[in-house]
Amino acid sequence: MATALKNLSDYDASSVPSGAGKRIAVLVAEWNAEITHALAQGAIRTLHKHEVAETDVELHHVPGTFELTLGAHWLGRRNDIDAVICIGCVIQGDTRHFDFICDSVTQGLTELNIRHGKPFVFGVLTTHTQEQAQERAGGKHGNKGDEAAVTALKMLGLREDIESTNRAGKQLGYGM
Ligand code: DLZ
Repeated sequence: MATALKNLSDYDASSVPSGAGKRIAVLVAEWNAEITHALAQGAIRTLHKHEVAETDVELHHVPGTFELTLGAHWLGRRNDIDAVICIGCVIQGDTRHFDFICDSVTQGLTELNIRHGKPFVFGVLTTHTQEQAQERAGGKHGNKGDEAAVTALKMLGLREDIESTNRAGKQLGYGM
């Protein structure tokens, strides 16, 4: 299991591109609010640590993780937003809701990455128990929000690297 080996907040800060000038939306599901609030705080704190201005972070909410896909799609349609960090927490219950929500959001965010050609980061915890979620929302396994923020900045850096080494000299078009 990945988090048994890696703390989610443990990363090489020198390998993270600056977020100066980038505008990033943080979209947060209200279900399991105590957990998702902690994840969002971690993501925002990490964005600021890497020079994303306070005025360039937008915080929005959706009711549950299932709604992240549509909310993120609406945000992704805005040309001024460079990346969307999607934050949710799905905890396994007695019904099959867990599987349906996890499948839906995974598929949905994957499609948005391709459709819009910009990062939609999967900052969703999918755990068996509340305790496991707490451990990954600032507990002993770190904070998945930190990991999500670092991922957004690394993907934006990758895009710039690919564009700057494009010998045809053309900007990559956004989306398909
Ligand atoms: C209905 C539901 C359930 C049972 N569990 C969760 C959960 O653990 N985490 C979460 O973010 N949302 C949950 N939801 C709500 C759904 O994501 C969605 O908001 C509703 O089904 C309405 O579409």
